[in-house]
Amino acid sequence: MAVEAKVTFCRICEATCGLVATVEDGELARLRPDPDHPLSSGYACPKGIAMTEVQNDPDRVLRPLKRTGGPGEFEPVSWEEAMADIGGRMRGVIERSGKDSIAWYIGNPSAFSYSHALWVKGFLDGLGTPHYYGAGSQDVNNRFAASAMLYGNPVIVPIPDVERTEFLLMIGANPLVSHGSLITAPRIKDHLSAIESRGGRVLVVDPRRTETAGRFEHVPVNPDSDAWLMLSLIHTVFEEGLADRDFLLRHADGAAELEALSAGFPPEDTEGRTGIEAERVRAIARDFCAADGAAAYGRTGSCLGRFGTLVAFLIDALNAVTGNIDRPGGAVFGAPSVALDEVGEKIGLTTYGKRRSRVGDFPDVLGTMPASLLPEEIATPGEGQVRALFVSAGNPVLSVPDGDAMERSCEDLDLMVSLDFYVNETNQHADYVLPTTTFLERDDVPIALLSFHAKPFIQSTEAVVPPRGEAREEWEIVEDLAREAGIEAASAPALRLLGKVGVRLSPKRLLDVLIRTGADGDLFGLRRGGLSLAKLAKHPHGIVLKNNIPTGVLGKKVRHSGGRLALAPEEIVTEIARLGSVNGGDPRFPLRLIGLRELRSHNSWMHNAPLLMRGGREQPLRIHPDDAAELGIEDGISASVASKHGELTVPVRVTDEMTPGAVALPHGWGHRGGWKTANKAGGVNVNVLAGSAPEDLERLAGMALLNGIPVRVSPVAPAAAEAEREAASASA
Ligand SMILES: Nc1nc2c(c(=O)[nH]1)N[C@H]1C(S)=C(S)[C@@H](COP(=O)(O)OP(=O)(O)OC[C@H]3O[C@@H](n4cnc5c(=O)[nH]c(N)nc54)[C@H](O)[C@@H]3O)O[C@H]1N2
Ligand SMILES: Nc1nc2c(c(=O)[nH]1)N[C@H]1C(S)=C(S)[C@@H](COP(=O)(O)OP(=O)(O)OC[C@H]3O[C@@H](n4cnc5c(=O)[nH]c(N)nc54)[C@H](O)[C@@H]3O)O[C@H]1N2
Ligand code: SF4
Ligand SMILES: [Mo]
Repeated sequence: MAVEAKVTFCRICEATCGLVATVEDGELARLRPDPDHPLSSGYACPKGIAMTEVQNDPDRVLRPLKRTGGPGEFEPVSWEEAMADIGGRMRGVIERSGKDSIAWYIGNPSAFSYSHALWVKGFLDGLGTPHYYGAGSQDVNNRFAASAMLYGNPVIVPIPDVERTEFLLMIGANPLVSHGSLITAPRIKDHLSAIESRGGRVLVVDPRRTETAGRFEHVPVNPDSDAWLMLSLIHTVFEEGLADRDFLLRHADGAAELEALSAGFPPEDTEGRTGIEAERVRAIARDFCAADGAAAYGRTGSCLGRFGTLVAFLIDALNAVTGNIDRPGGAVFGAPSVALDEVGEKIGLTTYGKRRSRVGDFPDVLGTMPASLLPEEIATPGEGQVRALFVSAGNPVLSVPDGDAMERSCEDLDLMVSLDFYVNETNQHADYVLPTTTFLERDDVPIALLSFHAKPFIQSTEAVVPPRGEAREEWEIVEDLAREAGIEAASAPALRLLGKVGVRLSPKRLLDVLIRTGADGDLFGLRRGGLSLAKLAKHPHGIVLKNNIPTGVLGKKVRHSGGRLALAPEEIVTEIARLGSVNGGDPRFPLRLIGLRELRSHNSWMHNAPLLMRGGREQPLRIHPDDAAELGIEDGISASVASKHGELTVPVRVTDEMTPGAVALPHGWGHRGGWKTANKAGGVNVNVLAGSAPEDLERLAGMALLNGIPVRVSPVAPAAAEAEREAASASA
């Protein structure tokens, strides 16, 4: 037997920890943490290790599947047969309904491949269809929209300089579980602990005393009230004379307007809304200003409310008014070897508001439209009505609001095709499921993450095992689809980037060019010691490029004239005015539902790994003892959770980790796909409680409202709960 150890890295989450794969006769035997990885140095979380079980999963899709009956009823067919039929049907759709009736939803795992999203974008641009959707509108598009306004380019996103900061203010992030997002720093717990060890502080603003909040300083906050908090912090900075006037004078426009706007939000006026006492808000603002390097940072908890773009904007605005942007220990601009802001500009990918959606009139963010709108785009007749849908690396039925609507509309299409290695809750409705490789079966440099590394770093890997079965990489499948659709080359954006026309270009060649011409590249021999793919291959554990992120780059980064930040763009002024019109809520739905992530789940796609499902996992609703007592709810019983949009029955966990008034339930459960272990786990699709109508979405980036959903919770009699659970498992 041939046994090899292959050095690689995990691509499940943004930490991208180093792994060593044991490969026996071309098959993956196990994964273990890479002790020689310079950043993760011997750490990997349970999901990384359990990826072996995904790789070798007997439920994996290994051949093209053709739908032969109801949802989930498929038969394997050859690639030739599948592509010929898909091609014919796609051409039929184009003839009948036009090229702009073809849509694509691309899910989260695509962010970890350097070719997948680029090729999909090339395919859609080749068709000239605006129907490009993704996980971003349920995740991070508000952050990009805020950056477009502040800096003039949506992918210029500062990260907290965790290596040097003295004060980290975290708004809606739980890195001890998520391992960090919009920041790549493996072993993030150690980074945060180090801040404390050197005398600094880590504050966690969260409605739940999370793993991170419990370990550091918790600032409990009411769900979806961060906009008021941020304005009060900024207010205090100005009012108490703590603003960095010098920084603002030299680097920002609109500071006076922002000061005037924030004047309407003294902490004494917002404490009822946020639940944070005015004196505490003032103390946080003062300590933030006093620290020698402070950074405010927000993640999904700050993104998925009604004012996500405003909140993301205000987080950076706080960093700016305190002079903490582009300063050691503050919010800094990463130093990637491949600068996506520049590359994206060259090929027209870094757009915000260049197009508006047909339904709802929302701006595009990086070319994508709000995924919540898909059901209505499918249902609404007229020019550009969606008739064909491709879904790659996504499971929108469990990830976008109103999963039921999403699911129903899948059956109303003329053609639906998925690129995935599982039959999930979404693609069980597809006409074809085309098998893709896992990340262990492809080469990679995660270029989308390079600018988020707290320590500038780059690593490449080859595939550690050949594709199982007939799996193919996404870009190869997209090229074939493009050919069937009569499009020149799906790699068009890549070709444009290189100034070439008509040559078929492999992603790997493109990647090499990007690295060699990038900031640290070898410039094809002109820069000695510079990077190329060949050079990276000689450093399998990756290369730390610098010890810290260089500062003093603001003028180069900001695209607005004079390199100045825009602190009071019109959209933000309007949005702040809109805060005043938000009422106290609907008395029928007095509680606010938020999400939470768990160490042994990854969105919807790792619940089939037995290692992660050990111990009979449940999906309980967390509720504060006071709320539970008032509602007559005891720990362990079942409760109904109802919103304006739907209703669910779940077990309850009574815990004082919740802030009174807030309840929490994780997403990504309620399986009914081709994954048997996951199906058996039970649980519910929390997103049936969320709304997908245009009026339910955040205005500036089309963000789904997934945190702070108004709900009513009531106890369910044990017998009724049992009957409901039985009915649910019978229909599964
Ligand atoms: N184990 C695990 N890791 C993951 C994932 C996973 O599913 N499982 N998913 C990955 C993905 S796709 C992403 S995008 C990242 C996300 O990374 P994070 O955003 O760091 O992860 P979350 O656990 O979603 O943290 C969001 C926090 O916001 C809080 N919150 C909710 N509503 C509000 C609010 O209104 N205001 C404030 N201030 N806080 C609020 C929640 O209680 C929660 O603790 O994690 C990634 N890593
Ligand atoms: N209520 C609520 N809803 C949420 C969130 C929340 O916090 N609360 N978080 C949102 C966020 S941040 C995100 S990112 C989304 C995620 O939502 P989605 O991206 O829509 O879905 P995932 O659950 O990540 O499912 C990914 C699918 O890709 C497949 N897959 C995995 N790796 C690969 C690969 O390499 N190639 C291909 N082709 N397929 C692959 C898996 O089998 C799975 O079917 O969910 C969002 N939905
Ligand atoms: S934290 Fe876990 S899932 Fe994320 S990259 Fe590391 S091993 Fe993979
Ligand atoms: Mo995400």
